[in-house]
Amino acid sequence: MADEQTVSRLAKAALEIRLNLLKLCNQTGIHIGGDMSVADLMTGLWQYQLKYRPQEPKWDLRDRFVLSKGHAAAVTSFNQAAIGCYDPEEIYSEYATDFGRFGMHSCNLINPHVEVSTGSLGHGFPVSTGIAQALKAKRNGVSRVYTVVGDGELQEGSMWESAMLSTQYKLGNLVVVVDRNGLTFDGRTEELMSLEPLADKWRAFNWNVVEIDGHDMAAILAAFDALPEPDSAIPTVIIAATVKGHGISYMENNVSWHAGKLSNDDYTKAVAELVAAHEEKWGQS
Ligand SMILES: Cc1ncc(C[n+]2csc(CCOP(=O)(O)OP(=O)(O)O)c2C)c(N)n1
Repeated sequence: MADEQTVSRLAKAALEIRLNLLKLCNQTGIHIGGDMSVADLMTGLWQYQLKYRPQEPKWDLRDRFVLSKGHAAAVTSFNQAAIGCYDPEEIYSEYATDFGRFGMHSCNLINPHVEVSTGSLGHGFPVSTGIAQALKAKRNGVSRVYTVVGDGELQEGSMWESAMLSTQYKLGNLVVVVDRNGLTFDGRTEELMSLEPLADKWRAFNWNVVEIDGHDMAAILAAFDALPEPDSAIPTVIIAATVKGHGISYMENNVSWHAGKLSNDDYTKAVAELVAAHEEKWGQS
């Protein structure tokens, strides 16, 4: 169970990730809205939960991470940098050269820390089910497969086929994290193709369903701590209520900030807002 100190350390780490994202977004256009909405979840995953050796990316007993909402590559790369996969400065310099080896969407042919190349929505989760099946077949028993999916992405039919398959094949080593920010590329999910009642839908597919506030670090870590053992039989979905563009007043719930580049003024304002909110909640550290 994560103690208070760990929770506050990771909340600070998530702030650092957001500040990195803003700096990058001031340099180059990125998918900032959906990066911000998963920043806390991704920090909890990479900096607390995942069993991963930065110096040995092909370690057999590693947890596998698949970014199904592949456009959130930047938030993933900064978290990987935070655990020692790269120097964060490399991310800025590579993005300056047409995204370099980090890519607008991550590619495993040029980056060993990318388990699966993603970007085309509706593919990462299905591939994760294959990886989870393969781990089971190899009697691995200790690794989990974590996949982060967008709620807009859940409008792809392949996602529900994968949900069905996962319980059929008893993939207790599989964990889906849904970034339930309510927005997709061009509007609200509920207006375009309604997903509700979302938790009940997963329950109907016989999943272990956990619902949390995706910006509450204590809740995020508690959800990870409570996961069933990897050799169990029922897959878990964590449905995390989030806000697209979380923490920045002009960006929150604003579909026009799905992707974009920050002006210098917008950058300065966003940094000030994030730092002030963090200090108000956690004090100066
Ligand atoms: C198959 C496919 N169709 C369309 C796109 C273009 N696209 C990129 S991001 C996005 C919106 C995805 O919404 P969601 O999964 O909710 O992501 P978030 O809002 O959290 O960024 C779309 C439609 C794509 N990448 N892949």
